[in-house]
Amino acid sequence: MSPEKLLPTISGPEDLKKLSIKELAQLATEIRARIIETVSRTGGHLASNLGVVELTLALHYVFDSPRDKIVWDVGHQCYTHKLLTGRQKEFARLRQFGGLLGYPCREESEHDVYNTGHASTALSAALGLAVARDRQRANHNVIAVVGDGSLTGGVAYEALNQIGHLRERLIIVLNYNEMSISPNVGALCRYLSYLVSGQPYLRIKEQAKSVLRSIPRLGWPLIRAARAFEDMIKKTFFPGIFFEELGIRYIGPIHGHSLHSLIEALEHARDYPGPILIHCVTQKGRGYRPAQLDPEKFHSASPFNISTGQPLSREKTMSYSRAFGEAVAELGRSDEKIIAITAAMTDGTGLNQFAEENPDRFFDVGIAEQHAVNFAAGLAIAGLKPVVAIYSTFLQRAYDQVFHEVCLMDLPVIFALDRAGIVGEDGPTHQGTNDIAYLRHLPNIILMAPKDENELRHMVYSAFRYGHPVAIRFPKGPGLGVSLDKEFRFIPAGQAELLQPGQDLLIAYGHVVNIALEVARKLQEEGLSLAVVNARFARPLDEIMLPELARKARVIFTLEEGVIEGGFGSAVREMLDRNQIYHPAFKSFGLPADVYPVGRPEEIRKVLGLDADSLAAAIRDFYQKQKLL
Ligand SMILES: Cc1ncc(C[n+]2csc(CCOP(=O)(O)OP(=O)(O)O)c2C)c(N)n1
Repeated sequence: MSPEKLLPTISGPEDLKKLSIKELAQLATEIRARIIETVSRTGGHLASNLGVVELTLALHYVFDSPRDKIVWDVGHQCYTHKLLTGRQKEFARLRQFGGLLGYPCREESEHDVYNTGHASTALSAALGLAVARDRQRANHNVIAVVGDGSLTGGVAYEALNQIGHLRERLIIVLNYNEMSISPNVGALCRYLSYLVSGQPYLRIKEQAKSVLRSIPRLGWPLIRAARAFEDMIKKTFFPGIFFEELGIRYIGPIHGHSLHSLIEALEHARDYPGPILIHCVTQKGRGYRPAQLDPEKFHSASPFNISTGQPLSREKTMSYSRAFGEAVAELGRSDEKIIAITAAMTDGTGLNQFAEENPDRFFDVGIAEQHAVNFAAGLAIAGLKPVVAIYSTFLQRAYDQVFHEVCLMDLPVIFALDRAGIVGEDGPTHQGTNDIAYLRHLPNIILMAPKDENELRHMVYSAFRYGHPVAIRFPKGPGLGVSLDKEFRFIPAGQAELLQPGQDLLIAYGHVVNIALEVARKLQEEGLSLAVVNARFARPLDEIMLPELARKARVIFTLEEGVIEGGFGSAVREMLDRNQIYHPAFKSFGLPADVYPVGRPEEIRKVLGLDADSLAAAIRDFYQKQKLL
């Protein structure tokens, strides 16, 4: 290997083309070291990125980005791509405020074709790009890179259906590593692993071919005859090879860390006149032992010590996810009807404990949010008690199922909306800021949000007793560290909590109640008196306590960590209207329906004016403008 570092000499993909395979292998080593060093400081998707280093090098070696279009599914595996496309300096500030996004970002580079963050979108987008190319009489390549986890999402099959129908020239790279975040699940995953287990067959085929080739004159006719035979064999041994039967040429399995094999397969695919899928077998976490051994933990890692793989800081208080998961596990011990469902996020949603205790009552459905909700509706109709734990941003996928399958029939399905509010380092695709607005207008649904992890437990308990659809939203990260009540307590739907009396009114929804208390404390020192209410519910609202307090107040403020348009503040305004309370001045604090910068949640809150200091200043200003100060 060359003693000189190669990575600094790569300012764009064209620089790769001059390198030998040996040099590319050296580059792979340097890239891995760079990714490990950076993610150990910034946090990020380590295991997925270590798994695609050779694949990304081969893609940029064979294809000609940005002329050729590479579309990444989910996009969490784009770090090597970023390093090869002119962003090495900026890479040091990956996922930091004002730094690089951890996902493809069109605003960052012309090499990032498609902004993503949610799964299973690459095939549809790539087909759109391929159809547009042909319409525009261009001849570049379009390549979709999709993981086996993302291939569990229904939209991927809608795309395959049309790809096989249109037969456009399109290259699909299936990055198969047997992992979603957790080990991948489902019949299709089993099918892919069955194809991989056919490797001995492929080796035998290659050996047979080289023997035949060596027979003078007769060799090639024999190979041609063998191809017809191979087709027959394939059909017999691999009945209905899924992709081929759809009209998509299948190549594989390919060793996804062999640059030679990858380059050969991609060059073949480049010249193929129709849709073609290359099945690459890669290893998540490749090249960093802790990530290889525990790819789930290193799927999305917080900053860690490189030599031990241990996180640099441990959360001192229990996370909301864990509080939720423990509550479901506890309740599940005495109620056999409780069923827990996740869409490929067992660990992230805190459901692992329930899963371990009740493997027959726990379902990981794959990255299939729509199906998860629909499936829960079926269980609820039959009298079971499903709880579907999905991040706020990903439930957007299943909006129609929540409406059509659950709310219209008033089925008692519980939605646990984790990562609700500002999520931070994962950037715009992962903010959980829209759920209040997208659920509030649906029939029959009860919307709740706890002020802390203890109240979350009582909400989970209560939700199982309402007999209606319920969505509980709670934020990413640690709770307040409050002590947890031993006994569960029932909270009647729509019952708010007055936390502090005062002349005017500040009504907050969810964990931002704690920011509201801080704001009220700051303003109290200046002589302003605000009653603080923990609304607990965005629907139904407390139509006894809130109108009563509102009638006495000169000013009403609402606070939520969600978009203002159609959000909690709008609900309060409508409630005042219903109760014919028109006189108090009114102001809602929340988030603009916008794309927020990447960074830590505290940094984003500050930029958006949702930290205690900014809120106190805005409230003071409002009083002044209303001439109440
Ligand atoms: C719609 C949606 N649901 C859930 C997720 C969370 N998520 C991010 S990556 C991932 C696993 C993806 O697995 P795969 O496509 O195989 O990629 P790998 O990480 O294995 O390379 C999941 C479930 C998401 N991004 N989008």
